[in-house]
Amino acid sequence: AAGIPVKEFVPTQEDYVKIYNEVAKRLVDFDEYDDGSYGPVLVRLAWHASGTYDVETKTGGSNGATMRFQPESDHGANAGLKAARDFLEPVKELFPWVSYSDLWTLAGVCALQQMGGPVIPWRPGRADSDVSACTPDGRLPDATKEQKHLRSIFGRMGFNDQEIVALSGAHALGRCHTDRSGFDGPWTFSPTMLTNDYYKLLVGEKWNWKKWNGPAQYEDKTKALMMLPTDMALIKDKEFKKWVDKYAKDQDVFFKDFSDVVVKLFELGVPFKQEERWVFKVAE
Ligand code: DDH
Repeated sequence: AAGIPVKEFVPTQEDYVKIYNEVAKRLVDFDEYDDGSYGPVLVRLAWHASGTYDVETKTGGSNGATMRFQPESDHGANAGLKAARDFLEPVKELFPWVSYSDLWTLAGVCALQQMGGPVIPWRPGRADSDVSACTPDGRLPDATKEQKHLRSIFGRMGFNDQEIVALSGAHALGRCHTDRSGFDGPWTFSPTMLTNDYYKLLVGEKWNWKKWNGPAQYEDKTKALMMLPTDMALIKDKEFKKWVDKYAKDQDVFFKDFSDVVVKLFELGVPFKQEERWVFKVAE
């Protein structure tokens, strides 16, 4: 029936603070998952939603949240990210006005900050698309490859060497799962805290090929930690290694550069109307 005009709900900063706090609360409430936190997998969801961006065609990126749909949800790189999408579904039900694409990136910001990371300024403005905006498979990095592949994949998103190395520090968090990527294990001893340990371990440990039936990966002498071939490419390549050394020496420098590059990542391809970015307070 036509007639009664529906007043559009215009959310304010306070409304997004409520979402941030709800995600932070759920991170504490559901601490039985994996290493004790959904934080890492939320970060990976936000990154894989954003990292499909192509500067040439201006397709992909966090705008759209097309990973909700097949075929993108079934792309090999996205294996396991249903856990993160399902974790956020009750938040979407509480705040039905938020787009999935804003929710996923804001949840990534929340996870990073709540896991001890730097402040990541964020702004709303992403709109969800339909299945026709799904990106083709192959836009996200392939862990079996080397520096040439990294420069080609991240160059397509618009990132330089320094930014590639800074972004990779996210592997301080979380782990590989044999039933997802096929790889196994965490990169650091504190996978639910963002630190510069990823870089410290890359340069400080001796890494050997793991002898097993799974995909080729490296292990340290304790056999508790792992590195992917793409992680090792960051110390094999002289230009990348300069930045690894810098971030290994100084966590503050890493945090500053990491924040800048994650802001850029989460905003790739988004037609923002709002210029101002907001800073969310870490929830107790
Ligand atoms: Fe990653 N990542 N990532 N990664 N990533 C995996 C897990 C996590 C690559 C491959 C893998 C970034 C870059 C790269 C996180 C964040 C980020 C896994 C294991 C693979 C494989 C998945 C599984 O089995 O569950 C490759 C290759 C690259 C690259 O070439 C540079 C970046 C840029 C980020 C980011 O967030 C900015 C996080 C967090 C995880 C842990 C997920 C979890 O469930 O735990």
